[in-house]
Amino acid sequence: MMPVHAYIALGSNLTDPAQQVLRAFDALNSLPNSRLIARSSLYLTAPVGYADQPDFINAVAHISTQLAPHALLDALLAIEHQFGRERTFQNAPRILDLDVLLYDNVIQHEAGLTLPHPRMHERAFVLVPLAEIAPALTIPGRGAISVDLVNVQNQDLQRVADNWQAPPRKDSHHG
Ligand code: PH2
Ligand code: MG
Ligand code: MG
Repeated sequence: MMPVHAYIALGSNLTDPAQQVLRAFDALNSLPNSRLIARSSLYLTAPVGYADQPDFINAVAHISTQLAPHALLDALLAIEHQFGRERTFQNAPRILDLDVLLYDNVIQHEAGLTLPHPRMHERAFVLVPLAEIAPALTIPGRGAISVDLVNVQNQDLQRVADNWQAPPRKDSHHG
């Protein structure tokens, strides 16, 4: 098949999150019949959903790929596993999360893979890095990313350098 463009969300909040995300960009570039076209900056973001966990490092990657949507998803889950991800409960802290945001202009509702990602438009930790590398993007079935972006301005997020490190924990048990 011809290569198609896809956007992948990356997130980590365990075990040196910035390093996990940077290594994950390399892993994406090494996917079969795929290459990394662009990557966003790293962003330090407050947890959305389940709040009692460390802040996240989030980013977005633009790839071209000849993998079909479900093959791409399976390859991303394999990378998460290779990075040591353990699945406990929904929205739990994780070493690496890789989500397909957009696959070409595909709109589909399938078990395990809804496209575009069903919650991407309400999450600053996705939209801000995505808009950094694709400011004129149209989200299939929704419209201009700039419109969704203004509705998430209240969410807590900041751009950080690639060498960002988590501050030392201050609680008494971990000194
Ligand atoms: N991922 C979630 C739920 N909440 N919050 C932030 N800040 N970053 C994430 O990547 C994230 C989240 C589900 O995958
Ligand atoms: Mg996710
Ligand atoms: Mg996921």
